[in-house]
Amino acid sequence: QVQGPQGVSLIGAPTDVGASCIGARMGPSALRVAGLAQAIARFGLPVHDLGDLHGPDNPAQPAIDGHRHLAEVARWNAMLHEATLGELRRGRLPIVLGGDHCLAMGSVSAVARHCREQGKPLRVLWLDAHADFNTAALTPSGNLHGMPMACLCGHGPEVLTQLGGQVPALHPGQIRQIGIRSVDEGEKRFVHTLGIEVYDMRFIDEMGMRHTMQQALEGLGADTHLHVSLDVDFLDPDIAPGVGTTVRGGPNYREAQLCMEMIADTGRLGSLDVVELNPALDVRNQTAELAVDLIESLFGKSTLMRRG
Ligand code: HAR
Ligand code: MN
Ligand code: MN
Ligand code: MN
Repeated sequence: QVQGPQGVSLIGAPTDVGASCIGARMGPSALRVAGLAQAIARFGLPVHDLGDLHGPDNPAQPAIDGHRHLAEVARWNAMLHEATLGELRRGRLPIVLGGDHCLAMGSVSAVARHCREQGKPLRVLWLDAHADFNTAALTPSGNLHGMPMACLCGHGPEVLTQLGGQVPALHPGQIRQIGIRSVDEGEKRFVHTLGIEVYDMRFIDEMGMRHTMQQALEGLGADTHLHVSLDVDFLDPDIAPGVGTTVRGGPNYREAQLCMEMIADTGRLGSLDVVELNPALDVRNQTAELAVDLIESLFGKSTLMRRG
């Protein structure tokens, strides 16, 4: 179970400026309605819901020089960076309620800065159907939710790569990508060139989730900060229909639970993004409820049951 943090802080970032499909702006509300704060509080951790950040509307404009809504994405992420960093410095575990996945630029850059300040190693687990390693030159869409990994690794417009003060915010060796099954052609080559550790669905099919997570979590230090960036489209659309960019063939319910349980067992969880939930596409809030269920496992639900 989670060790260390003084408590948990929920930070709502209701925006879909980084996506083509609108609706993720309603994600924070859906997660609150599904009882996220109450679920975490049951573990005895004090939960503080900071409410929602207020940023620019989605202007629904076409891409300019390979980026859609660059100014708006930069604004949201600058705000989220400050909010996330503030909570980390208070010794709290921030959970970002997205919002689309462009928000990881703000949250992960803050986590990287905090770890740098504290001299702590950082590992980022990127749970996603997509690699999110596009650049302006590679993107088929211009959507910035397809680019946060590239920007965090220093490849992108300065206003996004510089959010954390130091460029790059992350090094490829700090990243493990899990559940990947939809990567664009140029993006594929880029991920390979950078040498990113990717556990794609083929790997999970062949090796199983247990072996996958053992590898992804290998070599953690006693004080390593684990950041989990959970893009809800990681999950199979049969169990998680409430996302804008579903891709068939994701982890099923038990595989997803095991993934979370094995992360919980490390006791190193330090921060979390829950992104890409789109309540407009959901059925009776089931995807938000599933996300809350998985987050309970991430905080050690099964461990508590096993150890009484
Ligand atoms: N790779 C595609 C693009 O860049 C689709 C990206 C979709 N991204 C997310 N986040 N849903 O993972 O446009
Ligand atoms: Mn800390
Ligand atoms: Mn993503
Ligand atoms: Mn995705």
